[in-house]
Amino acid sequence: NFKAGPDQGTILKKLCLKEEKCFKVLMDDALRPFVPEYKGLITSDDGECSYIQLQDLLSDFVSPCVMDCKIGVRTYLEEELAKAKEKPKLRKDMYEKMCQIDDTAPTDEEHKIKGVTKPRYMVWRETISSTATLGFRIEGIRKSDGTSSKDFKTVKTREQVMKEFSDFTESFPHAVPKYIQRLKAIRATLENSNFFETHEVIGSSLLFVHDKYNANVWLIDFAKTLKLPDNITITHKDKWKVGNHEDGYLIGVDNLISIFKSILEN
Ligand code: 4IP
Ligand code: ADP
Ligand code: MN
Repeated sequence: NFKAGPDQGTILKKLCLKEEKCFKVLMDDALRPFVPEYKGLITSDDGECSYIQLQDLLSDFVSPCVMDCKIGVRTYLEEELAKAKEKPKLRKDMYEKMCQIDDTAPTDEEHKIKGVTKPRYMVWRETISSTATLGFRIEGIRKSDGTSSKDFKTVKTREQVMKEFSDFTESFPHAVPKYIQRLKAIRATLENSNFFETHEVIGSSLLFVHDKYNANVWLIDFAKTLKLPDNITITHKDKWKVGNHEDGYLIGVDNLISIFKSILEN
């Protein structure tokens, strides 16, 4: 996905200043063991593009299996909602992505104008997947043979998710208890993290990686993670309402733990 970094075992991701700020804070937070190590900024020779250099989480694995789960009940920023209300911008690309999955999803009006707003598309994606109900969704899975799929957009029920997790870990039963243990450690550390207490975590993922020998989980992707306004605190569990900044992150983590536990019992 990303370019290899100049140092062995690192990758380069296009710089997003908000994300870089998050990684800086995370390097001094209780969550540090659960995120890729941030190794600093890199600017290309022509000075055009900047990158952040991150620990390559796959480098200690042999033919790894990788799964990206996007966490939270909401996947867009409140500011994007405000923008769309003030000045609705029609997204033809999002209308087309919507039709590709279900051409009966757009309203008559939306069919007529061949466009939808970004929040309309994002909320629809949340409700056809497990995001709205379970607080996470499967974004993509790469198997050990290198084949990958992003075809999980309508995986919605607990049973459907469980089936995908079972397939993912099928030949690697040792991974399931390791994933549960790591998720529990993440859950406990979130409770003690100053970063988590002070941020709204939107569009971030948990990256699951296993091979024949090992299994691990990390928090990645903080491009849409924002510092909460000073007068606002969130539970990461309560229902989101416009203006309350809740993200539902803990709903997702708790459901992930519960589903992997069910797989273990099978
Ligand atoms: C994508 O929709 C993802 O939600 C992206 O989020 C989002 O980027 C895109 O918005 C949206 O089109 P699909 O996954 O259904 O293709 P992420 O980057 O977290 O995967 P943002 O900008 O919200 O991060 P646009 O506006 O970038 O197209
Ligand atoms: P984007 O903001 O473009 O969505 P992400 O940070 O979510 O980028 O990363 C996209 C994908 O790249 C992830 O699903 C994962 O497979 C891979 N990836 C991200 N960070 C790392 C990392 N530190 N090490 C290895 N792979 C990574
Ligand atoms: Mn992402």
